[in-house]
Amino acid sequence: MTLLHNMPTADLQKLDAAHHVHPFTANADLAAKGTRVITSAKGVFLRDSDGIELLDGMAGLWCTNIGYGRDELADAAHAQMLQLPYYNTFFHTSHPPVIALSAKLAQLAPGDLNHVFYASGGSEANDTNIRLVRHYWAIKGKPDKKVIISRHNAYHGSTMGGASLGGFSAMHAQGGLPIPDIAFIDQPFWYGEGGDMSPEDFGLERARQLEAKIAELGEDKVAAFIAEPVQGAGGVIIPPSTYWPEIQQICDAHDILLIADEVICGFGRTGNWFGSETYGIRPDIMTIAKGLSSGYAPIGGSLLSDEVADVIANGGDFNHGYTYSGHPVACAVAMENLRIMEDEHMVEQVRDVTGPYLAQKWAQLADHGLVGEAVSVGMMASLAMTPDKAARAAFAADKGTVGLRCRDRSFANGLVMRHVGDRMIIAPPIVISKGEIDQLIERASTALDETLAGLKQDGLMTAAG
Ligand code: PXG
Repeated sequence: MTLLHNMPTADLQKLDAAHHVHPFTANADLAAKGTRVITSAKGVFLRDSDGIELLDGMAGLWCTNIGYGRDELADAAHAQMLQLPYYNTFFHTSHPPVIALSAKLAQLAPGDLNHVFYASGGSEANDTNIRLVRHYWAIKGKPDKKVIISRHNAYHGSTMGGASLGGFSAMHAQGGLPIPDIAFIDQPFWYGEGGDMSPEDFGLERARQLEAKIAELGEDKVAAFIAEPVQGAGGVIIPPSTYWPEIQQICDAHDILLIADEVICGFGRTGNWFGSETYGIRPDIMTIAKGLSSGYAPIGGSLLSDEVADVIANGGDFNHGYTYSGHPVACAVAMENLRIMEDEHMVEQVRDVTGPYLAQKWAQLADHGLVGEAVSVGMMASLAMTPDKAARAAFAADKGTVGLRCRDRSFANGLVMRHVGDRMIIAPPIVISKGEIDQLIERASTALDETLAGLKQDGLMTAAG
């Protein structure tokens, strides 16, 4: 069978419904409706099987940082497949691409995160982290330090470990999660949960929940705290400025490893190479994936500090690894991706030019009648829709009803903008130009206008009681 690039949409949809089970989807509903089939992409634009063009405001799934259609990455994959398409890194073997990428990541990463353990994506890398931090403390003679503290509404992946670390109750409800010895504190979501507190006070309060949780569990039981610098899938929740310094201080004071999950924030997303730099975090372990290869090849990993790597290295065999740990083709693609990002100063461009430009334009959306707040950092942004701005009120309608309507209006206007509940989020390829940002904002505003008109018409601009 060929790759069906020229099959009519209806036939593709039928075949997809017959044989393809989609992630995070009610597949029967999708089968009845028919999936949208994306056939090609260039720069920040997608094209579907009906020839409709969409501005990809989500960089795929937060990953195509350098944009679509960079031939150099295809060439790198092609060359590496010819040279050495696969070899493993288990039995005292290695290969040039994995050696090159490891050295490159050590150079790019902040602090002394000089060592890499590879996976095929972020979920696997976080599973590695669970086993690794527990093994680390066991080697250090503290086998009871096992609990990993995470946050409600965090996303850390979909494997048993990743979904356990994540704070999505809908995920925990399926498959008997979380696994033992995972604990949770609340997220630093001032707009939704801060009440009358100032963002700064609220940030401190939420950070100090970590200290309280450590005290409750006992410092001798806690291995690590894991968090995204900015919660991505949870709704682009940008923490108050007081939050991260307090978290860092608490981890330092209590001998708790700090894991920064940079799967979304890494590789330029926040205007620095890593979100940890944007927020002054000094992680012991960093989870990476997505932007590492700009999604052109599946690769992720855990960056380890000198100290963590040293303990693990001297603790005998670490009985853990994946067939595709350090896959040569994925490493070659990632290397080329990083070369392009550096040569074309993409991160600096976000920090100095396009990030501030998006911030200014996006903030203006807060003047819209439907919008309660509009915030951004680097090339990720979110806005809250509300029936009552002053009260930061939620809608009376079921959570997500309004978000879904806005998402649909957005797609209808040629923009991929996602909803998380009644919050709208974007994270376009970091190479998006100022002109394309203008287009994105224009389409988002139209989507908001049309959503508001529809809500008024249907009597849905009412606040929850
Ligand atoms: N950590 C974070 C912070 C993520 O955002 C993962 C880990 C897991 O990575 P993999 O490569 O195993 O998927 C992610 C992934 C969404 C969405 O709906 C977000 C992700 C994945 C799928 C959907 O926003 N993030």
